[in-house]
Amino acid sequence: MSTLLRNTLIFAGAATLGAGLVQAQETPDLSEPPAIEGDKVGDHGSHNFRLGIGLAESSPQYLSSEYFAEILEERSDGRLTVDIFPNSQIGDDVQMMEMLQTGTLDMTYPSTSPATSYVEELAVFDLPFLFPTREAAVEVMQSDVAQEMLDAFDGSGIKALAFSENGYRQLSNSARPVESPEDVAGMDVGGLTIRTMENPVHLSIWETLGANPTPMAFGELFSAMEQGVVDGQENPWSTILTSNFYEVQDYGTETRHVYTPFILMMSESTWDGLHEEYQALVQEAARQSAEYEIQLATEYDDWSRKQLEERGMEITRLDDDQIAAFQEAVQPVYEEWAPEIGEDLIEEIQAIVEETTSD
Ligand code: TK8
Repeated sequence: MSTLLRNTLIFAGAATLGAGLVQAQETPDLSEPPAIEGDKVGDHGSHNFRLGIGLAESSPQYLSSEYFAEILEERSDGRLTVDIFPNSQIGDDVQMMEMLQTGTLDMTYPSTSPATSYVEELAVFDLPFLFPTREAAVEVMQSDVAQEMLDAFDGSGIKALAFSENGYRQLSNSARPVESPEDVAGMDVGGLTIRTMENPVHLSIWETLGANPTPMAFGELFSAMEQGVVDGQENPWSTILTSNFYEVQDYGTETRHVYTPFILMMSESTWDGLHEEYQALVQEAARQSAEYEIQLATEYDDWSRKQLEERGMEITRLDDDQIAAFQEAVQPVYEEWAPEIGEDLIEEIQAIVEETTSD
């Protein structure tokens, strides 16, 4: 049975059980995944991996995970299979990383931000306005210094396989249009309550902007917005669309304030139980599916913003001066966090950015 069919049955089964899954959305005209190449690996036994992710079946994260599964299945003659569990069904990023450590889950795909508790250098990706272009962000994610961050997970119970794109984060809220930091702070009506990922730099960004930041697991976010526990949140347009946030958020602002990567991860106990030929295949499939995910995320980004506007969200696109006002307002975050994260690391990353953008 193909991965696609199996995962469809799983989704259909869960949906009939009323698991409250987000209904699949139609998608933009997406590139097909690259043809699966490479030799088949030898017979070293069969393994079924359970992969828990936070986003919906229509997200680039899920679609690229299906491609990851197809590569494994094809090149192992069906001996390596992957069951994908979307919509934070199994847990949120923090919980699923802990489940990798205890060996109760084989794989997960968190954002880098909640993973800074394992590898603190990842917090460099949380610095606001670090990447002026997607190309610069991708260059950094595929650099040696990024590979060193993946390697730094070794021994934590987590094997970090590859970076991909969660994407440029955009502000949404249900209270008012936001065009400036002053609109976030709400000079006379009080700052917006903004859900943030469980990450101290993100807390600092929104405190510095005069908001009331509330760290919260992604899986709790929709109901928190629906009940008015928080006014808003920040995520890429594709997440705001595929997780149906537009149903409870009236306003969007194209802040692009942080570019967040994902990390595809495997439990070290699962990894250590694989023959080295299987390990090499898992690593290669992770890299190939991560590259495809970046392609999908790119194709989803602008299309999602337009879909959100069609669904009634009032989206403010900021001009250069308005972006500059946000960049200036969050400058204290660099002063506060650069010593923690490491000036040398930041300079190394900024040098790669410089190289990429000066071409
Ligand atoms: C999904 C999360 C999500 C992230 C967040 O598991 O928590 O807001 O941006 O994509 O990783």
